[in-house]
Amino acid sequence: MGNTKSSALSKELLEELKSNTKYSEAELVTWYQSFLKECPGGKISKQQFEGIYASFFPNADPTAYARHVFRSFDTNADGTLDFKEYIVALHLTSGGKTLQKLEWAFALYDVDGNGTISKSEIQEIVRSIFNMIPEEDQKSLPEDENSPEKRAEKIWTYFGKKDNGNDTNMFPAPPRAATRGSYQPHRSKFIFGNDRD
Ligand SMILES: [Ca+2]
Ligand SMILES: [Ca+2]
Repeated sequence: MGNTKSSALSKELLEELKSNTKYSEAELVTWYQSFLKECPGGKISKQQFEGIYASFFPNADPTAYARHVFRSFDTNADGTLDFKEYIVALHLTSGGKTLQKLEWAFALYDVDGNGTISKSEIQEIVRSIFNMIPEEDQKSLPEDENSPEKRAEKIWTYFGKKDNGNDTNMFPAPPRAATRGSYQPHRSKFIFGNDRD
């Protein structure tokens, strides 16, 4: 913990982030400084991340969702978010390209990272989202989506996967962006796709 990290952003990383996001050099440098101020170790831990979510949703339980979001951004799966992962997260959640967002959403729902999304994975994410909605507000949701099960069912049906009584129906990963610098989850199956799909 005690070692002082260089406060300079490496040129290599700066170039990479500049060409892959909409952010300018000045913005990136400023954010890097405040990132280091908040996280002197240069990394955000899962606990810190959950803490940030908890402060935004004081009347609900965002822990499960925060964990899923954290996993989807932790592209090298080392259990922390470094500056690069943090900036990619910021970029994706505040106006990245549609395909990049789609890829991120896919990574979020692909809980076990096997390259496909199952119905139970949709249910798990929807449940974690419901945990963030105060009970009072849940009551005002439309009748056909006022429970995690109903909402998950709706999403599943939307993607044309009628329930056939088992959990083997899965939809495959979206096509990868051909453009340089697209969001690339670390999971190799996701990156290379499934042959049978
Ligand atoms: Ca990481
Ligand atoms: Ca999966």
